Amino acid sequence: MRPVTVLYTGGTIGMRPGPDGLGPDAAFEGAFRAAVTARDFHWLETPHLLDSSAMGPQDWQTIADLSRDISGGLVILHGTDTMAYTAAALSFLLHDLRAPVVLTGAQIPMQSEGSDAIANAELALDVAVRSPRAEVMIAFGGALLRGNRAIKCHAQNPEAFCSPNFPALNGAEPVQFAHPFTGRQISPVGVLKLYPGIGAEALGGFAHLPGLVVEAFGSGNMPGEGTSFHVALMLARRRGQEIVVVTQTGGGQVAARTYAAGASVAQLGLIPGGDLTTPAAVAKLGWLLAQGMRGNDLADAMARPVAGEMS
Ligand code: ASN
Repeated sequence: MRPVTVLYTGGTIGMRPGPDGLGPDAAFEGAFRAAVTARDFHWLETPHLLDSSAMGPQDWQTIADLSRDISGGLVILHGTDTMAYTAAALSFLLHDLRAPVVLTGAQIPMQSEGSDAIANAELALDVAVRSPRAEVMIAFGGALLRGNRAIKCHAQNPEAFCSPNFPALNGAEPVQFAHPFTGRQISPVGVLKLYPGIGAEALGGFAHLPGLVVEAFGSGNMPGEGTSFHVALMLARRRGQEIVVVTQTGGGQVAARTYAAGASVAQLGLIPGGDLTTPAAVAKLGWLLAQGMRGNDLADAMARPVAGEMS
């Protein structure tokens, strides 16, 4: 049996009620050890236990840096809100994995009535100990998903994660990814969801960021030539902002050549994100930007799968 480390980063799984609502419990290790059947694992914590809605690229790097020093399987206890972002980021930041990296958490704290935490923790520990898969995964609600294919698709249900463009891993053959780049940093990237009537002003708040993921309508459609939004995108591109387009539908892919309304993608040098989920697009773009990649090199790298994140 391979050795396992549990890395606690915060999230509902370890929370307890406080004056302002649920918050991370700094003494969760004892409760966790008492609740799960596995007896022999190392316990680690990140310096700040967080609700994952407060996490960002710096936290992904901290988790990656701690993970690199671990041999054997790794279970990461994490909040569900941004678990898919962290999982996608880790799939790029961790190279040449030899053992499973499994993120899990809960919708209801382990120490509360009706919690899903123990079942999730048991699944994650089992995968970390036994699975031949050396990749970043999310184990949640009975499902084992590729980390960079998952999205949080329900705010309360115990089956909180979906993998809209890739089947669950249960039963599939293990694969080994060979990363063509080995960057260990990740830059912040914005996300702009298009809405009917969107105009130039929507882009203003993102001007300071080197990268932006645009969640376009349907298969990559957006207001085109003659609209203020189109002009604003053009100006953002002139300033050197790199823009990746994904679909806001929650499944499927950008096929921007289908409609005239998708023509902006090619006209403005936007990067089609294929069937990347938003979290995977944010993580991949941030990771490539942090390596200094821009222009055609960036577009080429975005189009090629690195860790199974796109078809
Ligand atoms: N707000 C929590 C978090 O993401 C939600 C959860 O873990 N279920 O940390």
